[in-house]
Amino acid sequence: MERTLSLIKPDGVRKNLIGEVIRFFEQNGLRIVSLKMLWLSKKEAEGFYVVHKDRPFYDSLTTFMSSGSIVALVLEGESAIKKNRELMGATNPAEALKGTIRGNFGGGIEENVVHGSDSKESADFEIPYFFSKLEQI
Ligand code: 3AN
Repeated sequence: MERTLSLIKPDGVRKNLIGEVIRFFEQNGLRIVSLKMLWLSKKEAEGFYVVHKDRPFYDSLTTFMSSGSIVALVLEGESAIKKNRELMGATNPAEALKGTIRGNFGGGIEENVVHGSDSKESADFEIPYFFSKLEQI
């Protein structure tokens, strides 16, 4: 069993997709072990995306990620990291397969509804960024 961090981004929350996204995870064999809704400050969004700090889109991405409420989840399942990435679809919704979250609902490369850890190392940084030990049931 493996765990991964998922975020429903501000665009996903604004589009009323919380239930849809959670149902999709559950229907595809990922179990929700932790869940919370929160609104990141710009500084907190910058800390979360620190691996992208030298990318040209860093400022815009962190402004967007602090523009509204998000939902943070820890998902568990067999190969949960890879499985979640498959369910999300490609980063750019224009390239994401239909039937994936981004393929169905993504508005653009930045407003792409969900985030998911891309490796075990990322998950090990990202899960405790949002959830204390006590909250990781
Ligand atoms: P993913 O979210 O698929 O792991 P990353 O880690 O390459 O993609 O990028 C993190 C986030 O940065 C993406 N979810 C997206 O919102 C944003 N992003 C990535 N590439 C671009 C880009 N070229 N222009 C604007 N935003 C981008």
